[in-house]
Amino acid sequence: MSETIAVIPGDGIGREVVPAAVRVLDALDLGLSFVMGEAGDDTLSDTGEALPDRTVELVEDSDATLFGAAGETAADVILPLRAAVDSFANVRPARAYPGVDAVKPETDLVFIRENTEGVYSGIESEIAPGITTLTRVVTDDASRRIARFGFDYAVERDDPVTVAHKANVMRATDGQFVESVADVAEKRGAEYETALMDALAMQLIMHPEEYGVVVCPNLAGDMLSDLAAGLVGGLGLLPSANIGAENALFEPVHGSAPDIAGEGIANPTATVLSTAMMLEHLGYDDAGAQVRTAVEKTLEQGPHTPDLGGSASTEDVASAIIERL
Ligand code: GGG
Repeated sequence: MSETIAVIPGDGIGREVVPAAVRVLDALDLGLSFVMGEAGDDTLSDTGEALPDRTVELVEDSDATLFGAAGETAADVILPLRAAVDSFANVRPARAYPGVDAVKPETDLVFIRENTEGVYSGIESEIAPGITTLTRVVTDDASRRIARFGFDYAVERDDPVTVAHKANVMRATDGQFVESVADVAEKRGAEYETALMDALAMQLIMHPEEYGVVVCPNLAGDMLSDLAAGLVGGLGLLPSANIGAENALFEPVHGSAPDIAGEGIANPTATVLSTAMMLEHLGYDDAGAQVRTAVEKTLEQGPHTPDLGGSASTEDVASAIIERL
């Protein structure tokens, strides 16, 4: 039976890069069916809800979801969508490619970001005029779960593991994170190092080649992966997977990029690479590898969108990838 993929372009350039990536998926002729869902700023204006129940049901009932980007309504769209697939791990690979000018061509990192809690728990309030608070939630269960996932992932890649934290300041929350990770590591005899996340940001810029898998609390994973995008040629290159036990959602790391939205020049690479992650997750390993190879050839030989110094359109790049499948 063919898989059903929920497709939610979202806002801004999501509406350009997602259709381009669906064209690539279609060209593989795997018999996948696509069901379209609405979410985001325009959906809020049109329907009064940024994420209608129908879209959430679509995601829950599909075998996987391809999402584009969220704009102003990000907190009401991405976080509930990631929750709809029960995703606990956000996997964000950041690597340099031949043919793309990279600040650090030796970069080959994977951020394993805790996806359910931290400062993205959504517990924020204004307790008095001009005084706002945010509750940072870190639990033993979620910390152990992301540690197990990160250690397993590192074994597959044969990579060292670095655990980012700030337990010297956030003693209770990151103290818990570090303690839970340490216990998981001890039980399975896994080797790893810990790093204060601010110092790690500098080290990643100076010596990315010394790192492999970086296990992070939620916000640190969001920020450090964007930092790594800067090392390899920009956010147009970073795909991601939100993995749950039974379902998963795939999306480019970038947001809606309102500055270039509507111009047809957004780089579709991150979204197409997200579909490669999706195909591999669904068991289509050969098709996933085919997409990666076609993307790599296109990055090496062109055409390139303006973010990579070229003048090609989103559609030109998608067509070049399809020709190389
Ligand atoms: N496609 C990812 C996206 O829309 N990113 C914008 C954003 O606000 N991201 C926050 C996050 O990834 O948690």
